[in-house]
Amino acid sequence: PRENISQSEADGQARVLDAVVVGAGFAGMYMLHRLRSLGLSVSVLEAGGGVGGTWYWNRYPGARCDSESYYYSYSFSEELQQEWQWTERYPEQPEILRYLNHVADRFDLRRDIRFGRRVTEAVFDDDTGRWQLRTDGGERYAARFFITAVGCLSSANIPRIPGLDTFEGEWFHTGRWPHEGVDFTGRRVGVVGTGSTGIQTIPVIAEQAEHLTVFQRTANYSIPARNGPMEPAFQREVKANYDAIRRKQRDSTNGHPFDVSPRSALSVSEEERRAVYEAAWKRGGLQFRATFADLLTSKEANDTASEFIRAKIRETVRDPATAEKLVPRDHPFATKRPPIDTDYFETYNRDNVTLVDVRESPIVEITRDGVRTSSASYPLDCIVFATGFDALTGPLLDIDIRGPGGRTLRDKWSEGPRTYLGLQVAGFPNMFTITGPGSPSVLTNMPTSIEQHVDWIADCIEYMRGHELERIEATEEAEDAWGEHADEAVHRTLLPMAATSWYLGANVPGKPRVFMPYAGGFATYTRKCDEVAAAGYEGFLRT
Ligand code: N01
Repeated sequence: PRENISQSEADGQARVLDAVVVGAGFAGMYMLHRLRSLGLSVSVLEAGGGVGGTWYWNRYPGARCDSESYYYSYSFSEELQQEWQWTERYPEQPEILRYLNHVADRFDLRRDIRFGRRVTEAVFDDDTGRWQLRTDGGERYAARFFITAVGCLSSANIPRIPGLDTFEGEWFHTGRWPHEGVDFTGRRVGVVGTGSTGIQTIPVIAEQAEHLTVFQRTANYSIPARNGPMEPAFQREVKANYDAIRRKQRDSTNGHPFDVSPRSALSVSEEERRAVYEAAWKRGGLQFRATFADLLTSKEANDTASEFIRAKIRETVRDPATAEKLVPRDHPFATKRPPIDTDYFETYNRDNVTLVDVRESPIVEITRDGVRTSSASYPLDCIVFATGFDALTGPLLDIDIRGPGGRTLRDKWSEGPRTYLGLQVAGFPNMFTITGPGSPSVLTNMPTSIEQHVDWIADCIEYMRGHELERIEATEEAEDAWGEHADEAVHRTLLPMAATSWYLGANVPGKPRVFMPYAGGFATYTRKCDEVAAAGYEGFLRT
């Protein structure tokens, strides 16, 4: 949907602005708000027909947030956080989209957002010192600052399975879900993928479909979400304590306001440990990871949590052969992004659900009427690909980005992404990447990371104006040092043990295996960013 074609767009001229932001999700919207308050002229270019980013595109059945609603939200406006009422512990996709639309209206953002414009090219013009952007509709924009707010999980990963084009049924990717919804009633449905998305959607589709076949490549751990209504008393308590909650988020490793136990899982008796895990299982949610301090740093400690969850899967799933297929063995708990669920494992007790282990019997092809694995054929009316995303680098490399002298980002990142703080890339001046590779991003509660990045970028631009600087660019040395530090940080954890993780790019055939997010913790990261700024933007060339 394209609307509001401006005069400069209509006559093919580049529209000249101070800044162009790409993407109108959580990140792009707040970036616009901040830059506007500095008095800059800004356009946000958004491929979708509305605001919301992730929450605009991911409309699959069961889509909801794994962070709790009261803190998966903006903190920049006290009025906003006081007036908005969340209805559930984990907000459903339509509710988050309503929230983001409310924010767009409340802060009058829409007048600077241009929808239906997918940016295909961003080229730095040496003569003017401006970034020249082009959209798929041929519109042109020019700006001193080029800021990407394209999300980390927005480039759909659709597996290249032979025969998909011959399939006579309907197929969907969860991240490109039809706005009008899909009615699975009376239909034989196949879901490929058992990551967070598959685990959310499988129980909901199973209730509607005549039959559901789940094609699982890697068995996953999952913790019950224990979703429920937002109780008014809890809502009141949160609102009265928002300052403390937000402080706790900012001082944390993952941007959640959780108390992480300081104890080692190995420092307590087996009985006590079991009681701690039982209580966390009962409470539900990602907080399970906070039960002990060393679940992500000690394999022995982690084994106790992994084994507890494996036992829960075996207890829940009645058919022992199915249960064994669902038990994860190839990676420690939480080394891949841990999903949370509502009746995920219980769903395999339904008569209309079949689990197919495609590591044992790989998918060979898609035929006119279904999926064929190396050992059987599964006739289907619909296939749902819950197969994830070309994470972090995908959305940036989908744009043809060229720095001074024509150097492309695709070339620079051919062996994996390199950035300084995940915020800038050496060789690409005045380009800022919100939640870029090398920042904590997907290892954290995203709005927390997004606000920190946006504030840092806005402060940097303000500093440049105050010091009459035109150009800021990370140095190669700073970038190398950051890469080394990030590498050391991740190797202090168990995260590299998950060989099939999208954090490593392992889900996309041919993608370089580089651990992409910064694993040193959100609070450590923020401190480092603040120090860099306080030292006059150390590690950046400024002219
Ligand atoms: O994607 P995934 P996702 N044949 O990559 C399988 C966030 N999120 O959309 O593990 C067969 O995790 C793949 O198998 P394997 C969250 O950060 C947040 O589920 O690669 N199977 C895996 O099982 C999350 O981590 C919320 O071996 C194939 C699955 O597909 C991230 O998004 C909700 C395959 C993909 O899992 C991505 O989650 C949902 C193939 N060719 C998601 N290719 C919130 O609530 C891939 N798979 C905020």
